[in-house]
Amino acid sequence: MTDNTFKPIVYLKENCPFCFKVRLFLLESGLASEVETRDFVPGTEQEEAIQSELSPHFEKVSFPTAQLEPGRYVAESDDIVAFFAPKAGRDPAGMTVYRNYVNGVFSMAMKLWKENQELKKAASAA
Ligand SMILES: N[C@@H](CCC(=O)N[C@@H](CS)C(=O)NCC(=O)O)C(=O)O
Repeated sequence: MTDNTFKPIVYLKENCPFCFKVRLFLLESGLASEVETRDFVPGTEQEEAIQSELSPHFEKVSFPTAQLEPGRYVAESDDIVAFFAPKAGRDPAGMTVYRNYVNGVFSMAMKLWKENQELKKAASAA
């Protein structure tokens, strides 16, 4: 049975680049008001409560996470965007602000993060 009163929930960690991707998509697509957003700051009681709520559903909790339908939890930013895109009738690849973030700052941050990991690994092996 479908619950038509259910509003999807997204759990977003402050300053997380993956969470920002989802937030930006929701804002630019016009879906933000259709979704309940649970924001939290790392290290707070709010985070503890969200971790406790999500941990029965995952081996390892990560953010962003969404409850797309009652009991259907997803923890992958691209999967969350892919679920909402058809509901908004939008192709994420054609959304100017979203695309600029994903291909620009986000992509650069991922590249630098990987490079940093490799440098740390090389330094600790030396
Ligand atoms: N592949 C995931 C990556 C998400 C990710 O690595 N999130 C980090 C935060 S930036 C995380 O949840 N780390 C564990 C934690 O914060 O508890 C996605 O795109 O959603």
